[in-house]
Amino acid sequence: MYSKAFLAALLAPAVSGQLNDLAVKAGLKYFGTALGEGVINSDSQYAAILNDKSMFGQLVPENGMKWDATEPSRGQFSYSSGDITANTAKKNGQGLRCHALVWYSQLPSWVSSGSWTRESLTSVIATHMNNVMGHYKGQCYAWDVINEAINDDGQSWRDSVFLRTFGTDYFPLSFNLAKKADPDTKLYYNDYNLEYNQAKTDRAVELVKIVQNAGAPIDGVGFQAHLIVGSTPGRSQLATTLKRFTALGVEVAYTELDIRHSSLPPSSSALVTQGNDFANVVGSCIDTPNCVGVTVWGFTDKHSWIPNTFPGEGDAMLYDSSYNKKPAWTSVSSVLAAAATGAPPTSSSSTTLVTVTTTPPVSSSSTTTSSSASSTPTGGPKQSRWGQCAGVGWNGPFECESPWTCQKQNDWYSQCL
Ligand code: 9MR
Repeated sequence: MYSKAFLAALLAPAVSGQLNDLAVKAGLKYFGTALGEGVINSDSQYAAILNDKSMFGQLVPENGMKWDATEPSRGQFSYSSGDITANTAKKNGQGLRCHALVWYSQLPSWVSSGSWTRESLTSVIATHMNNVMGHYKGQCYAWDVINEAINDDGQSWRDSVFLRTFGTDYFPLSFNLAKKADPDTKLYYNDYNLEYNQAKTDRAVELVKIVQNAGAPIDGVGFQAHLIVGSTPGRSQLATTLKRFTALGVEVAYTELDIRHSSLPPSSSALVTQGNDFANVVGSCIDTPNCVGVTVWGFTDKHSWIPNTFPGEGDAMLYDSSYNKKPAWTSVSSVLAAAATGAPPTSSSSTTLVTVTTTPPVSSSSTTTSSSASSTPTGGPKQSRWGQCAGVGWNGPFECESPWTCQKQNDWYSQCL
């Protein structure tokens, strides 16, 4: 005789266990990744993971849509690099984030060293946007309209040809021009180190208000989240910071997430800490209404911008350089799965059944299930913090590493906490 819970599980919609599928079930719009234009056609393992929509539901070009790639000389537009990501996303049915328009970096010298009046630089920005946003019209969920306009100390605006020509008027001006070029995409301000809720975050709030007070459209703020293992704020602190922006009426997203080790190789405990940090970031998005999604800035330690910029640091990704899933992958999938399966499904709208193994669901009356209290195998490999440890369809491991215990979220999902 099967229990009611067991029969309900048979009819439950499947949770594939891949990151984008879980994220969507958890209420986010996507879990995405940057696409390295130099890698996709030369590394088949990389391509196989990136092309899997259940893993990554949205792509962003790492470099291909930046100004130096799209308009290297005035009026000469090139989309060969940007199209790699746009066409890959289209082929796979994935979404597209578009990055980046007005940015001091990767800006060709004809712009950065030109001598401009307000009028002539306005025309240059408008022409750039009309062409580039026009080329990708209808494909971009969002565009990063302005990128990294705040100095690292948060005390002042970052120097650029745009600031020198317009002062802060280039903030509303850029958003207004972007709206004209593509009225249907979301328009974002995007920056790093906003996660710490310090002076730079205050400045970003100020920037959003400057744009809004000028009557210009701004839809979102991107938190790049280039973070450091062990120095990443906790889940509720991160959510508090995100909510400072959603309170202004804009959506938020993590747009370039990676969490690097400051010394290599990482110890096994540093890998667990990295997993906790990733879980906190993703969890904070789940906890914030209007946090729409998470994008990682690459997914394998084999290919990353970090070692070039921070020599001796790195291993910031979800997969190691041999494409093994790291504890960080497990913790992200666990946090998403906990949210995705938080409420037992009430209907059998999907025709796919969960895979049922001989492992019974943990008792529905208990809230905390230790492995010794369940009829699950013991003595095998142990699950790390955040990892799944029981539930219908789960094949193990069933025991948690000390000091974590296997805590039931629902019949389909228990987690080492
Ligand atoms: O990952 C990008 C790397 O390949 C480029 O060399 C670098 C040049 O600026 O830009 C990197 O991406 C950056 C992104 O566009 C904006 N935020 C910071 C990212 C990491 O530097």
